[in-house]
Amino acid sequence: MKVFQHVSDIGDLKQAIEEALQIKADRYQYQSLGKNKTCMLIFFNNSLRTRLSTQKAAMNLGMNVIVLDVNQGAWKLETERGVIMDGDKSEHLLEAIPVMGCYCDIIGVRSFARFENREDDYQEKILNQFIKYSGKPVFFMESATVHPLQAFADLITIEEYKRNQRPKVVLTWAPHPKSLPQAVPNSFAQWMNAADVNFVVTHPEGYELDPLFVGDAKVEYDQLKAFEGADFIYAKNWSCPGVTRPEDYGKVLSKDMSWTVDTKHMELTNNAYFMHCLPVRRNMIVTDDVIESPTSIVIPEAANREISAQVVLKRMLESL
Ligand code: AN0
Ligand code: CP
Repeated sequence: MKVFQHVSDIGDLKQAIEEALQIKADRYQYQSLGKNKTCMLIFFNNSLRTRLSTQKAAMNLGMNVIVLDVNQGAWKLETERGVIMDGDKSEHLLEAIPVMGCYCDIIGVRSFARFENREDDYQEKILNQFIKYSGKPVFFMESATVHPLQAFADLITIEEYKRNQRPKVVLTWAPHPKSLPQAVPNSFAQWMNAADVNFVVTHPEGYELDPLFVGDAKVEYDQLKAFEGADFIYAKNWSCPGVTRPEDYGKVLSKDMSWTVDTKHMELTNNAYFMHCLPVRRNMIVTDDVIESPTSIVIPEAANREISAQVVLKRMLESL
């Protein structure tokens, strides 16, 4: 595997899940695979889970790990070609990327949507430069439009907890004070569409996800109706994807607190499990009661981030 961005990059999903469960049963069985190989993790944005779980996954495979927080100690980077660099940016991404590539065998990059320009974000301008100029396999640790390590971990979690063959999985928008990216819901939708689940998305009008990811998944604008009979509730806020009104891209269109997932919402479900990628704002996205309830699986979900990262790194090591 040379790039990990979309669900298609992982190939057969059933096989990938089997591999994940097999790794989870004995996560140190491939310790010689990564000997003298270096995994570099580049963060343009904050992280708790991705940073820790990916390092752990690399160490399980016997790899060395280098982590760089670009905004803490590295030179300020220019990303646009053709700019006269007389401002505060000392180095261009076009040199920085191949230099980073010299010191490692595999690169992971986190670079969120900037919300300046929808096209730049949806064309993945930053990550595509890493693919083009690093000379190394690149995995996405949440880019402008996708968060595949999260979606893969979510799928593994659903496989582990499902109580029927084809569970009803509901992705619900929930309120948040700030503009958040669409990467998590985009990838979740893409992976759920590829998996054997009954997938429903619910959000207020104006929050329609890009068809590139949501495909022809069922969209139900009535949140309470969507929750009926659900086996898994996956909550997440996202800002306006700008599909119907490009001028609203990245905006907060609603802070409607009636969308907060509370006990009343959960009572409509088939005793559903509650999921969220974390970090989560309590009593905005979900109430204390729901996230602390026995059917909340946010912690096992986060634990599976180590496993999804390990499958991806293992496959990249195997193709070096
Ligand atoms: C990010 C987001 O919503 O994409 C990261 C989630 C994994 N969340 C925040 O910035 C709070
Ligand atoms: N879920 C997730 O990616 O968390 P972090 O932003 O803490 O890495």
